[in-house]
Amino acid sequence: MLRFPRPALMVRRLAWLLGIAAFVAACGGSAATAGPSTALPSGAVTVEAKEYAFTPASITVPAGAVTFSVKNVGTQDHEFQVLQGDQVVDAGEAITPGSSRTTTITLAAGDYTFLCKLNGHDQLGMKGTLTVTGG
Ligand SMILES: [Cu+2]
Repeated sequence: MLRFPRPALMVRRLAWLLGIAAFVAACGGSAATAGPSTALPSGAVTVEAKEYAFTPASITVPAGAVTFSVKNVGTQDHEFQVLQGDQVVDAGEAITPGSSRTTTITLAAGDYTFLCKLNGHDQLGMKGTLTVTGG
């Protein structure tokens, strides 16, 4: 018989699981990238970068510290740069094919974009939207 942690913690975990489920459902079909990544704490997002798109291209997270783990699954260098309007929130850095970069950014509620500016990849579709909900 499992012993459950404090009820408040359970509620948070349940809310997180429901959030993941809704997120995966919203992605419709690209669930392969989500996989059995049970170790991810809340506030952690895994993103895949390749020519010329991010998966997922739309991310919603609660305000606070968010850890982005960006994996380059493509064949060219890519980066994960976060902007709010014209303001650079995280400049990112080149990620070589097959490697990952993890960065933690503290985000206030609002609308952000993320993109890869290397060789104008953003113009080819390497961009997405990041929505940070109030918290
Ligand atoms: Cu790129």
